[in-house]
Amino acid sequence: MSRLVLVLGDQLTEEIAALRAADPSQDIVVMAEVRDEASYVRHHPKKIAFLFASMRKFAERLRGAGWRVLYTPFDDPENAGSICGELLRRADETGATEVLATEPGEWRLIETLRHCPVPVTLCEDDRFIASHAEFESWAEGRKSLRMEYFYREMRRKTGLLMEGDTPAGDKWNFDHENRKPAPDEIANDGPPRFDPDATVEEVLDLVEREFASNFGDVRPFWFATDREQALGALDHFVTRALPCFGDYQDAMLDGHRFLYHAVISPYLNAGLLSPLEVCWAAEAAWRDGRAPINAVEGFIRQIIGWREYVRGIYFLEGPDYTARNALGHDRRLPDFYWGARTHMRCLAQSVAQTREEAYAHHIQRLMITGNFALLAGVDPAEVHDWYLAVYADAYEWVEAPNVIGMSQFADGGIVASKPYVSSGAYINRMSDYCKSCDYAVSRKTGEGACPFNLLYWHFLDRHRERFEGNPRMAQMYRTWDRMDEDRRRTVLREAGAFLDRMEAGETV
Ligand code: FAD
Ligand code: DLZ
Ligand code: SF4
Repeated sequence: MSRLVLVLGDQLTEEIAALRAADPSQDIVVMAEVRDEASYVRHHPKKIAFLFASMRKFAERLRGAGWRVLYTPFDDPENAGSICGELLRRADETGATEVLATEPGEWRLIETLRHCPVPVTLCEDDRFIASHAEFESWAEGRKSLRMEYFYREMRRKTGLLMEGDTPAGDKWNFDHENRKPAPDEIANDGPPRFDPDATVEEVLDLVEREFASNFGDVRPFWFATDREQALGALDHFVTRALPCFGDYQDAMLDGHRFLYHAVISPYLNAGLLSPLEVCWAAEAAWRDGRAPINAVEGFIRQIIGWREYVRGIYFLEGPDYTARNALGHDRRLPDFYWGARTHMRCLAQSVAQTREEAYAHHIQRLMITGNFALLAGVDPAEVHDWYLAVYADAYEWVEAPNVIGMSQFADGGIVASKPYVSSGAYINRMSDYCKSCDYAVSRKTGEGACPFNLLYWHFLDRHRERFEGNPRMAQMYRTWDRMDEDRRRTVLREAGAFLDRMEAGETV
């Protein structure tokens, strides 16, 4: 009796556990573009197009490798509209009575599969370096779950940048050499841009028709949509950008959306690239003298450190993680996150880039859109929905710990030891946004004062009870307390007035 083998849109590799456990001579692969998955948040059209095109090409690849694949396009009149609906329909059609699947990256879909009318066997998704059990045993009994210590375990486990038992270059972390402010000149022209082929064009037309009202531009479309192209993107990064990756990791420039970032997260998360092959390529560049250790260590840390760590947190913390709101924030997400006008250049630029590319790099996500939402006290559930929708690499396992935990401190400090908040001074140091902003970053109060300068103190003041005992924040509170009483009152009044104007829908 044949079984159905479910392959989800972010499981596009022949190495996926369910395919490894199946038999191509008997079992039947099921892939489906379904409304439920395409609309649980209002995904960016580029994200949907990337996944549908990559799914279609992967289905062809599997057929070429001898698999029987039942593929349901989005506009198929028979499309049941959900993953379980499609499994049921295909089970009726083929007589199959069981399904093999690889564990999805969201609790929502795991629950759905557990309750699917056709029995589903879930295989653990072993595309990651740490299994659930390994992460749980690392976390067991620890007072705090700091990424740095987990990362060292992953270095030992993988042998990446290790010389026997010692880290290459005698240090685990080279961050003090990284994070320089934005340079005047950028020698990298961004990721390679792949011209849409016939499969991609067909999907772009479909997405234009079906998701016209979603935030984001579907064209021009340039993402890689198959493994060969994704490998090309990786090679392009290693050759052209990796050598400067560390130096300018935290920089932001108006005219340079990608700087020296890899722009490979959509490919890694969808299965077109594997985390280890990406790290091996970076390590080889260091060993051959093509990239310095600070860049390569910083890059590898993002993948075997942060990426693995956030996944561990998501599954350790359970399905209620996305509902956490430790700071009790309840403001609506301002309309300028969806493209409405704002005078704040840093936000306008980050959102415009997000609309056009379905991509923003880490510091834009953390220190511009994330920082503002946290300072302004936006409901973290709304912030979470926004990030899950607008980035081509967003799936809950990776997005939620970054947003709920790292960016919004809504998990109460599991991921971050202190909130990532800053005034305009940090943004000015790391970017050139302030030069063309309607606000003045140098102004702390009064006409034209940078809103980040006002909201920063407003945030610290309203959360004083929670944070003043945090040693990493003591200096901030000392600075606030040293300001004279009048000045503090003015800052709080002006911050409150700014928030009121924003809430009333004025362009701020
Ligand atoms: P690079 O800067 O070149 O880094 C290389 C790789 O390291 C990335 O491709 C990614 O796979 C990995 N990486 C780096 N930082 C992280 C991190 N914090 N968590 C997990 N992986 C990391 N990443 C996602 O993949 N999906 C998301 O939905 C997502 N949401 C985020 C939300 C917020 C608020 C923040 C602060 C970060 C988020 N990140 C997310 C992490 C990071 O911003 C992106 O992985 C990165 O910007 C992707 O671009 P890149 O490939 O050019 O990355
Ligand atoms: C994100 C997404 C979208 C937009 N569409 C589909 C789809 O039509 N079919 C599918 O199999 N997967 C899709 N996905 C990816 C799933 O939502 C993803 O597998 C889960 O969120 C778990 O990570
Ligand atoms: Fe952003 Fe303030 Fe700089 Fe304007 S002045 S770009 S609002 S940090």
